[in-house]
Amino acid sequence: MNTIFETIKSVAFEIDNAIKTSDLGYSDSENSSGEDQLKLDVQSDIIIEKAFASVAVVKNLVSEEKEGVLELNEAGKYTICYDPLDGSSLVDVNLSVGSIFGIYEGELQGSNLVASAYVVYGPRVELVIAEQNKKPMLYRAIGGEFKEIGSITLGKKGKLNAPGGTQQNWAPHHKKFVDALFMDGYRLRYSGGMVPDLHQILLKGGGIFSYPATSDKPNGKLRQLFEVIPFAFIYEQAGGHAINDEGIRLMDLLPKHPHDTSPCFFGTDYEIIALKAMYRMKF
Ligand code: AFP
Repeated sequence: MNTIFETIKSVAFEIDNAIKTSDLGYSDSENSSGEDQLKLDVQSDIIIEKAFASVAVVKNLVSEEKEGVLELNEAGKYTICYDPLDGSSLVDVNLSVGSIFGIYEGELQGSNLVASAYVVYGPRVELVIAEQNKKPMLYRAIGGEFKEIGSITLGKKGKLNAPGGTQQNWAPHHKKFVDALFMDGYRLRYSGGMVPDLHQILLKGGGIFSYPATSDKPNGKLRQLFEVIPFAFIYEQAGGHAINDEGIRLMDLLPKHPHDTSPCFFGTDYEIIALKAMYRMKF
């Protein structure tokens, strides 16, 4: 597992360099969700694929930017599902973006995720790694290497509200839930990049990030294997919660296709209890 984490650290520096120096235009291709790919998306994907090609414990790679599964080493143990550059459309306005990695052993489903990590490319480059039975660990890039900063623990209640999706397409009970949080004193913190938005809630001790089912995206927007499950693991390891709109743990999701999406809610005790009450979920 350590080789995988060391590889993530080295690709983080390469991708950070690409963000700072490369062409920001579109490539000629679309990803498997039908979105136009930026040259940076493609470049980040290639950086990750090349780096893991020589890591013997990695059996397969599944990328948000590719259709299907890429077989690397038959004798390998782990499949890495990754989003090479989440929020890449924010690079041209100079907002923070990220890379997300879910490390699975066996079938690609929540219960088989054994570790996850994400990198935030912001004013500083930071990395969070989560492993089983440990608090997630925060690292910061200092002088060309990642220095351990400390473990991350969520509190019971936060102050931040990060509501995703277009309001016009929200269900009435979702709008009521978001409005009630604002009436309760919550502050809006939403950049449109799930990595920095979820990172902010984690480091400020709590709050809620939501990407609900909407009238135009009934299964939500965020992808289970590359985005939702890796972050669900990190939130739970930090002492928080991660559920879908039926109250099911995101770690219990069973994706049928690598690019399946799910409505998702990540937060601390107080906000998740409020969500369950408003959505009439079982406690
Ligand atoms: P892109 O990868 O297409 O830039 O989308 C980013 C993202 O997947 C995620 O990082 C955000 O939380 C979410 O989309 C924002 O979507 P909305 O603009 O619909 O709220």
